[in-house]
Amino acid sequence: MAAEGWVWCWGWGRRCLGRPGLLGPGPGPTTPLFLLLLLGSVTADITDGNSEHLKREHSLIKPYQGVGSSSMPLWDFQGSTMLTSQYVRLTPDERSKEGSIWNHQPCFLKDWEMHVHFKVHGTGKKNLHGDGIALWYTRDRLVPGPVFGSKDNFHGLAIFLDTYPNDETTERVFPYISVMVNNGSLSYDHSKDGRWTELAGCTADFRNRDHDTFLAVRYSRGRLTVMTDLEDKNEWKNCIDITGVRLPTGYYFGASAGTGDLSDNHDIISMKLFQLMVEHTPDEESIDWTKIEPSVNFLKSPKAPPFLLPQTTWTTPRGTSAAGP
Ligand SMILES: *[C@@H]1O[C@H](CO)[C@@H](O)[C@H](O)[C@H]1NC(C)=O
Ligand SMILES: [Ca+2]
Repeated sequence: MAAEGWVWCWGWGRRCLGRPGLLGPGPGPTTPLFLLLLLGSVTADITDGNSEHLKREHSLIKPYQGVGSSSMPLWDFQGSTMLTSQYVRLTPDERSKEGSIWNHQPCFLKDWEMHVHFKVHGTGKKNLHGDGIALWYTRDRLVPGPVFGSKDNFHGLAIFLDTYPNDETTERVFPYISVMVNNGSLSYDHSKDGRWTELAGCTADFRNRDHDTFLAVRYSRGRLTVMTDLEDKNEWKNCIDITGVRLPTGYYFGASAGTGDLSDNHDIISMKLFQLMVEHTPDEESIDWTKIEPSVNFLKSPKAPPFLLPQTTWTTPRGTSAAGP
């Protein structure tokens, strides 16, 4: 149990691992030794000494070579999505646009972490911009629709980066990040900013920042965590942390965005998918994970006691690793 907590915190401290200048997903040769020292007898949790691995087939990284090319596409795009050498623009700062980008291959990892480098910016003043970005892990892909440019009644997971409060009576402060899990039966109520189907959320000031903005989603053993790095301090801040989330394997990662009467540029700079090396019980291994119905069980108690929950902020000096000695 303690081990899980340590791995968890340690993993979150490693956003810098994806930074330019660092080779590969690991912070360097000190990692295995450090892990052994830190985790002692609990290395059973870690199958190969690295807790995370970048999966290129599920990642969108500059230069965007495998995007939209007919021969071997890693990602497909749709709608207003436009590719440049520096970013993937889901929508321009123009009205009534919608665009999306979708990973070509379904993901069969049971435990994963997605790091998204994104930018939402435009000329609209406060509350005169919209609508935001949705990040997806869903059964269906490339189907346009009313939910931030993608289909409603989806199967799977959505993370909404909502910049415009459609519900004028809301007490929530926007921009607002929320998560929704759907088995196809639920509809996203745009006029209420998804209030009725929201599992958890947080206010996050990510629009028109003049530095890089990041979001991370971790899914492992039913626990779903969303963290943000928006303050240019190279540290993760907790946004969402819930347990009892069941998602199948074999779904697709994607991102979409939409504009209406109000608009913004919605850009994705990178999406990096890391495999988390987590051991599962023989019982868990024996079931067919592709058959799992997306669901949330709120009654399930958290796996880790409160003192093992990730720290609210986890600081690493820029360009170095938290795991370094
Ligand atoms: C789908 O979700 C709804 C609402 O959460 C639930 O009532 C229903 O039983 C679920 N259906 C399946 C097939 O799991
Ligand atoms: Ca909204």
